[in-house]
Amino acid sequence: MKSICVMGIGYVGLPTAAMFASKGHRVVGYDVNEKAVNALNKGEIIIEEPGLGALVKSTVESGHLTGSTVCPNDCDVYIIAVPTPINSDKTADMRFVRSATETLVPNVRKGCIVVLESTSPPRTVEDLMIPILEKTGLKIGDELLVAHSPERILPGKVIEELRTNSRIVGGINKKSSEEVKKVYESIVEGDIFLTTSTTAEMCKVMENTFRDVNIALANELAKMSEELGVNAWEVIRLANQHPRVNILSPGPGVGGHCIALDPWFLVEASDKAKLIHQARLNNDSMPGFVKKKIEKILNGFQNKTVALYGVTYKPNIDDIRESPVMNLWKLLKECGVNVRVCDPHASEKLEESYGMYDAAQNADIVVLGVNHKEFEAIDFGKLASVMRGKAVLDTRNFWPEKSVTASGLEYHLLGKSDNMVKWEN
Ligand code: SAJ
Repeated sequence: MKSICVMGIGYVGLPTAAMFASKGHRVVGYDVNEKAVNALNKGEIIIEEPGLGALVKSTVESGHLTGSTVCPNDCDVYIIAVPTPINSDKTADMRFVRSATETLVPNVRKGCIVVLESTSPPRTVEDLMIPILEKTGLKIGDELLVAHSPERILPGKVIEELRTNSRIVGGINKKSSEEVKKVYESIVEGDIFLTTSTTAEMCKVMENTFRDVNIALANELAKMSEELGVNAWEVIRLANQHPRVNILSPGPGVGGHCIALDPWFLVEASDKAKLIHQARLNNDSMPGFVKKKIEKILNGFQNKTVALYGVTYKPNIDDIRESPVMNLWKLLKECGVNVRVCDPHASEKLEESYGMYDAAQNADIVVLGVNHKEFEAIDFGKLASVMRGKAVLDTRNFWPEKSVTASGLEYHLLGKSDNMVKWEN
């Protein structure tokens, strides 16, 4: 069993720490955020993630997992899982990786392993971390082993994916890759593939970029469909019958701390990333597109009230980071619209929110921003009875048209033209 320090106990670091601890390793979750460390030491979590609470509680109670605001100097393995945000000019903000690496210098010794898990621009290990780690005086790749092993867990399914996903380990040399593989073998049931650190960095960023570009294509289809008199969702359903086609789903934009940010690392790194850049812009344009659609449905925004259902970046989680629906909310407010938000998952993180039917009180339109499971059972008759207007806009193709219209409400769908030719029954 090893002693492991996980640096950064957020969305990635905490589940990783708890998973290692559950396998009998001694794990310290190190973070500068006192609130997160105090919660950890009480066996509590401050984020919503299925199964995480129970895992943290049991590993803290068993004494395998502790939190600390001081970096320990007696661990065998140091895993960096700090945020890698982007600056307002869309360049990578590597402050946290840099400071975590600097923190390591006085704390590592001969035989230690350092793993970067944070998604980072290609060449981060080689160009940013190694020059700092050289200050230890240790022989890098021999006395101090270094690798990038990107996390690939899907928020909402973190515990399951940590265990079952395959993993890439990109070492700065063969020895680093092989030793880091041994560390992850204790928690990963999937295959572990070895490569170089820069290839591993590129793989991770390209995985999220692949998804971003494909969602951008779906969003472009939605925009075109509204112009050309078709329903994008029907096009997707039919086109996806082709054995080699898999168009993703349009929506109000791409959010979260990964897919909406990582492609910018490539835009910054290379002027060849033209398609990637355009895809980012397409996805970022979606809140504005939805805003215009609402304005058109309402015939202008004057004295209007919009009830917005779901503002997190995706369903059934409480994460509002980079959420496109939060941007939509802001855009509507800037137009003087009165916005009443309902989000059963994020309510504690919002400045103002309402209950399921209270949000629709006197609303001119109900907009579904995120398809949380709670909204599936919504009673449209009850909604209609408290609304002032009649319009419903679904941006996720979640609410059945028939249930909406049966309550006397008007149904609108993102990506579906309001002037479609209707077949006679
Ligand atoms: N979205 C769409 N249409 C779709 C699919 C998603 O608009 O068809 C939107 C969602 O609404 C959401 C955003 O994209 O706003 C991203 O959601 P997601 O569920 O696709 O992905 P994330 O950001 O939660 O997690 C991703 C995952 N990467 C890939 O699937 C390639 C995960 O495996 C990574 O570990 C994670 O990023 C990360 O940490 O990098």
